[in-house]
Amino acid sequence: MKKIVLAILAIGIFGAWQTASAADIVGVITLTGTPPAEKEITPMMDNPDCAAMYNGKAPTTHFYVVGPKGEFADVVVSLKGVTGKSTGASTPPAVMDQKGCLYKPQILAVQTGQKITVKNSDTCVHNVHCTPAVAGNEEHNDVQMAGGADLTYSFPQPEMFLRFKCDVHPWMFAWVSVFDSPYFSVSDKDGKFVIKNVPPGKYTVEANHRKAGAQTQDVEVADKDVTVNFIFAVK
Ligand SMILES: [Cu+2]
Repeated sequence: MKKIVLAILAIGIFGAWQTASAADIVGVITLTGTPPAEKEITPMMDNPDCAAMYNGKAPTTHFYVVGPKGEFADVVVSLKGVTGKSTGASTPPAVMDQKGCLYKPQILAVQTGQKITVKNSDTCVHNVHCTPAVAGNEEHNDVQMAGGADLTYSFPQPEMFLRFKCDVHPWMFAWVSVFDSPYFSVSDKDGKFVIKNVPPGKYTVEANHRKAGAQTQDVEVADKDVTVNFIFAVK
């Protein structure tokens, strides 16, 4: 009899676990219209260290990273107003590299308390200067020599598009968004994003791009993946 009760209890717990299971919010982001032409970063050619990596042909800016069918990359997607859920302290570090006198990636998202490892893959010196705008997030300004040890940063407060710049190379910028939860994603070159393991509930999904602005959509997550697509127009 005891065994049967235990079995029923186990089934009950399993059932409860199943109904409380999380789902993913997935989607594709599209840009309509023709974005402004990217500009050649010509000042880079005045810097012999950087110019040497490009055979004299300056790379361009990457304000709008868009595929042939409007697939819109570098859009930061998050769940608005979800706070106090950070697992940043136990999440592996996010990595940002300095390569070809540019930050890669240029758009990054992390959790509060999650480490950001900054590498220097170039053969020249860089200077990592982050300039947060939110109180509690500390400014840092560190020289990083070629072949120098990785630098590590983390931020305790949520902040959208926290700026990293290089004082040696004034065209170098990266934008790190910090969230107080693991529920965010940055759209890839196919415009796709995935916010994983979202607990059931009602949410407002926000898609935010440095140049194209922000949009929101309301969704309800139950036990199946939910699709939310965003269409941005060139302003
Ligand atoms: Cu630099």
